[in-house]
Amino acid sequence: MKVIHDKNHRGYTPFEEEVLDPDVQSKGDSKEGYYIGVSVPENDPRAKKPLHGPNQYPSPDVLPGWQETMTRYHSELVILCKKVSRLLALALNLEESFFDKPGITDDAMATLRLLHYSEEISDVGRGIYGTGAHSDYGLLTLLATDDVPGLQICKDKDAVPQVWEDVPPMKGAYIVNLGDMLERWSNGLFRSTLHRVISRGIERYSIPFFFDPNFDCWVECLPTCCSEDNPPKYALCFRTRSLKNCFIECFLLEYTLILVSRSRNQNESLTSC
Ligand SMILES: O=C(O)CCC(=O)C(=O)O
Ligand SMILES: [Fe+2]
Repeated sequence: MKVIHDKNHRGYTPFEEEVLDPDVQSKGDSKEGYYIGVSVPENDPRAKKPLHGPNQYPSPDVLPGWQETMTRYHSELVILCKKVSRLLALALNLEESFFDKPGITDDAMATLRLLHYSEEISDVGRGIYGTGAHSDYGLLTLLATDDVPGLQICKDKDAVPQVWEDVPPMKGAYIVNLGDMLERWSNGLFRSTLHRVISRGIERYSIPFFFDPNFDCWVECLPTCCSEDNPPKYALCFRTRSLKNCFIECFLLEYTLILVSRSRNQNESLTSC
């Protein structure tokens, strides 16, 4: 297939390729998808960074107008996410524009993902999931879904056993999921949303939009979220997607040295990152 996803994770991802909760899943997620990121031309210096590059699109003969529609939707969602990030900043007692500042989301890793779930019925006992349990990695995600149920959240990630609640689809509304980077920035005040999809045997479509900080944004505890009695809980960490999946390799190879030296300065260890 011509548009199979490339090294920058743009393009088509087949059924069962992604395994978001490998500890419990017996096979990959029963979904296929299509990733569309920020379009970075090959000759742009940013294209040298991991996960940056041009998008892939099917030929306009096959899907006329699709690229234009997706590009417009992507741009509109960047604007909307910036608005939501201003509310988050105010809620954290920061100046409204905190997340808009250069180096934070002015070159956001913003990714649209078009998802299609098969009719395969999820079976938790057998490790079969539409999407395995996970939290998104970045700042926030706006999720649009069709009217087929399936999404569940767990409000208390640390509870044993975990309690899962259905998130009913709501026409015309986005579901807002907070990401791991916001949890770290806010010193755990805002928890990232643990969620999964349990498929009920009906095809389902959803469109998450992941709004993640710049690739080289340092994420460290916000001054308004720590004090002498509440010191930073997490080591300084470098940007987004992610410290827990395949991107870790390119990510750490390039930046381990910087991270180690900065972690040492903070007298913190890499292991908690
Ligand atoms: O399909 C959904 O409702 C959720 C998808 C999701 O959580 C993800 O792609 O990160
Ligand atoms: Fe997610």
